[in-house]
Amino acid sequence: MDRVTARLGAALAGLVLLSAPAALALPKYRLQAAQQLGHDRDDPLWQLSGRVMPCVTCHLRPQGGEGWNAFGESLRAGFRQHPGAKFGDVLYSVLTAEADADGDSYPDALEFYARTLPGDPNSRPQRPLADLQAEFERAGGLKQYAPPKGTAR
Ligand SMILES: [Ca+2]
Repeated sequence: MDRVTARLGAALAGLVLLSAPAALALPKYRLQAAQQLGHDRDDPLWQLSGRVMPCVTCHLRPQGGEGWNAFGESLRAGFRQHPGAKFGDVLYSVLTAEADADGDSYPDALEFYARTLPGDPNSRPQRPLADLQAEFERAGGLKQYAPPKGTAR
């Protein structure tokens, strides 16, 4: 092996190593939503657990991909209404509409606050709505879910 080939081999090995974190990274929207809604705060290894902001937050299947639940469809409608909008802004606009996508009587934002699934009526907070709403307001209400300025995409 001549020196050029050896260098090329080393460069390729470096590229493979560099691309490994990308392969392990969470999908972009999942990552952004978890951070914007503060679900990343309690567990420094949250990206590895699979339990924080699971794919079924928006998708029908546990592995994500085509097929969205009622909340995922709300986001998709938001993107259709605001073509080219940033994900963080669309997410915030859907939450500030105070809708209840899955019809389980808990608004989507409150479900995120309670860490239940806003697109699955079988996943709902165990506390009375009024109690949860009051705690949510004390914690900062909808404003705590506003997208970070200048960074969300
Ligand atoms: Ca629900």
